[in-house]
Amino acid sequence: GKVGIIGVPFEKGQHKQGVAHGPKAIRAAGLVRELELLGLDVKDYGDISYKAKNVDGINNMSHLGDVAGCTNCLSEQIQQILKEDRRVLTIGGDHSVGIGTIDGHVKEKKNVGVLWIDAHADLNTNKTSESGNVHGMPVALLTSELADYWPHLPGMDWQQPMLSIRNVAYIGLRSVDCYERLVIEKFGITAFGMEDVERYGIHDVVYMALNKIDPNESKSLHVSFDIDSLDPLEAPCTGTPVRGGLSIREAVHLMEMLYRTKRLNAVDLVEVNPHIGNQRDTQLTVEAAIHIIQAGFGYTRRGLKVPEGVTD
Ligand code: DIR
Ligand code: MN
Ligand code: MN
Ligand code: MN
Repeated sequence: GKVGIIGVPFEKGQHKQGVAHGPKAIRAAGLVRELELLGLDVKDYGDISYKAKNVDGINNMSHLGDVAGCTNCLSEQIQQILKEDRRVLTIGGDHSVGIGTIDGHVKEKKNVGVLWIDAHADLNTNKTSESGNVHGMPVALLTSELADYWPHLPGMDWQQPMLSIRNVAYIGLRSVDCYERLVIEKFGITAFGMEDVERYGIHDVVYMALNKIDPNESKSLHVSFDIDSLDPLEAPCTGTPVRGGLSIREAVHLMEMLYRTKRLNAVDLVEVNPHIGNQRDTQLTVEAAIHIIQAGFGYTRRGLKVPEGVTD
């Protein structure tokens, strides 16, 4: 298997400094080496560079010109990596980077199913958001059913929403704003909150989520993993922690299941902020991120198979 890594040291989708250092911290923990140990051909494309677009006059969307410039470049980079026949791993950065990764994935593969693993729904528009932070808006920007709820956004013309909300499933929700809840109910969005994980267990939740968004097992799958979906006791370094989240075991189980579909072509790992908390907090969070990524690219807790040609 072939994998491409792209780092996105972008933090202007929210207001806490430090999340731009996520890619550096995760690479320093041995990301490339760990993936190579899985027998993968790994190419690190480095960090994205972008030019901000000249945008102003949009109400309640902080730094839209930067978000637009960065996600446009990122979308093109993702398409390029997928064209080179590599699965793609994107390291954030805040969750606004999901606009670029999912746009690029949909442009390249057309038929895409998205698992949005998050404590939050990231489904606000500029009219419903209480923060004005674009990292709380990507799902609403990406999905065609929600296009009518947006004003014209200068700088975002390259991004025509082509993904149906029926192809998105949430897992891990526990901090949903009231208008987000309204939208989830109005469109019947597939959403498994923490109470569903408690009721059914993670295995059945993932099974049901895949069954909903991809009943024919034909879609190219994309996991957009916000590290704040994990319990803050296991991943404390993130900008908007919410108590009572997924355990590392549940997250690894989820990623192992997705890997086994053989259709997991893109993973985003976002919102790791190494500047929050102490050194031990950073180590815990970065190690959690590495475990989740490894599981998504084929590490299994049963042990790996002996490489071909090495058996006697
Ligand atoms: C909140 C928080 N719903 C907002 N969102 C976060 O700002 O729209 N997403 N933290 O990850
Ligand atoms: Mn600011
Ligand atoms: Mn998020
Ligand atoms: Mn979140």
